[in-house]
Amino acid sequence: MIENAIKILKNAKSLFVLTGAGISAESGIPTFRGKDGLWKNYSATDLATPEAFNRNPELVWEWYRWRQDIISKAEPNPAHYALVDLENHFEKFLLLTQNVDNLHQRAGSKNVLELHGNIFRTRCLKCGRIDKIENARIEKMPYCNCGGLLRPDVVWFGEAIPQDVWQESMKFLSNAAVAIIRGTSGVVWPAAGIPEIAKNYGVKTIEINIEPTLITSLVDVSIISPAGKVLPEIVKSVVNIN
Ligand code: BJW
Ligand code: ZN
Repeated sequence: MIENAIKILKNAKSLFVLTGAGISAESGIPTFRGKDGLWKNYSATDLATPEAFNRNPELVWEWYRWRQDIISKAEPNPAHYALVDLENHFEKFLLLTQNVDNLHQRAGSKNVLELHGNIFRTRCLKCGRIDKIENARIEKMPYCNCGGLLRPDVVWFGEAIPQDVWQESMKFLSNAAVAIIRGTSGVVWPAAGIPEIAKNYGVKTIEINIEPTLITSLVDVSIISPAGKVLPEIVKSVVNIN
């Protein structure tokens, strides 16, 4: 299967990549679903919805502070670095991530769009101001200079994803040769619709995951293997050829 992926990538000039929590799992950051997932003990509706924040902002902030702490101590892994190599190799490259952890940017990826925001930014509920987390006094409840309560600048269930990010991604995808979809369960929309959109545009699709997912039956090539193992192998073959 990896051979098929390499063959497709060798003939391509433009690459679209979608990543999810699985790519950061090998950096020690828990995924959302599955046996060790973040939602094993809490339900998503208790934490990742605007209603949950209205109901209990302390609990939601506590969860985000805990995750910020884990993420701050984590380092990008070989899968993140392999994507930097691919970005340097392809004429056109776009990385759309559902992750909020900044690890792609820290690894050196440049053309990265964030679909679900960033855990290291805050947004004021009153004036809408977006700021870096280090500017917030987060030891207790964080407030803006205007007096408004700050929330994490991420996208929760029921909230609209950033339209500019989505439009730019879909524009790129429509002209891409290949799409790699990596480390995502394909449960959360609208990202879950990307394999089908790619197919409609005639874009070849490669999925990399440690287990079959809801999108496996839709893709051209499915590779069941940890991202940190398979991607460096792909890069070695694809990048060395030219
Ligand atoms: C490895 C690995 C290794 C492990 N190597 N792999 C139909 C159409 C449209 C919308 C909906 C719809 N049906 C329902 C909806 C609504 C909802 C939705 O999708 N719900 C589903 C649960 C059914 N979607 C929304 O609400 C979205 N907004 C929206 O649709 O807006 C419409 C609207 C328009 C106009 C006005 C108002 C509204 C927003 C979704 C926001 C998601 N937010 C979260 C939290 C972000 C902040 C935070 O981090 O705290 O995003 S939820 C969570 O799930 C997070 C993730 O980005 C997202 C996806 O998870 P991901 O990345 O796939 O992780 P996992 O854990 O699920 O999977 C990990 C995978 O990795 C597994 O497959 C492992 O096997 C694999 N893996 N190790 C490779 N080493
Ligand atoms: Zn404010």
